Amino acid sequence: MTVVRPDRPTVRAFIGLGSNLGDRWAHLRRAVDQLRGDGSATVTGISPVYETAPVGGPADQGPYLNVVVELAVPAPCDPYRLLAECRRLEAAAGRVRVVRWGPRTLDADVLWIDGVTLDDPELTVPHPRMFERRFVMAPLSALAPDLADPAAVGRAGGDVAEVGTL
Ligand code: A4P
Ligand code: MG
Repeated sequence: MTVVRPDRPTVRAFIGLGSNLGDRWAHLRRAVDQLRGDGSATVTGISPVYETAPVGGPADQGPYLNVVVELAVPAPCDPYRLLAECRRLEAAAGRVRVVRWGPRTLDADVLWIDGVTLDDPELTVPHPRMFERRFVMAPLSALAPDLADPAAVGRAGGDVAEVGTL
């Protein structure tokens, strides 16, 4: 059970994880373990895992596994700290950047932080493409129906299928 101390205000943040190279399940599991080990934020939810058709990038890349993780972040939330954590997760998975939207061991994106909007090329929040992508909206709907209700999931595009839990 996850206990968030009531005397310590937190905000909800959602991180999207995707993998389509190597042992995809292991990359996602390790990333979630790493988030759990982070001394600051608390993991408060993990969506089901979806297998998803690649959006963009080279035509010959394999399907992704995607999952969304909910965090309770002590307020005030430093969004750049979350971005740094995403980069640490990607580095731990040995991600090498070759082409944009190309195959990767792990992509970790900051999707949403309650009350935060940021328009910086380094970090845009909410993630600028999250609402059009079913590989984000379908897993997010399990954690945050206020952000991803069935109509919003239906409006998003791409083939997705629930395949299990981490
Ligand atoms: N950046 C800006 N805003 C953010 C944010 N909210 N979260 C900057 C994370 N990073 C953000 O990202 C490029 C730069 O975006 C970073 O340096 C960061 O400072 P990247 O991860 O290096 O490159 P990328 O992922 O190839 O490009 P991009 O544009 O971030 O792509 P997306 O939107 O992350 O999409 N299809 C399926 N089925 N499943 C997937 O998970 N993922 C992508 C990547 C494409 N197609 C996919 C999936
Ligand atoms: Mg990315």
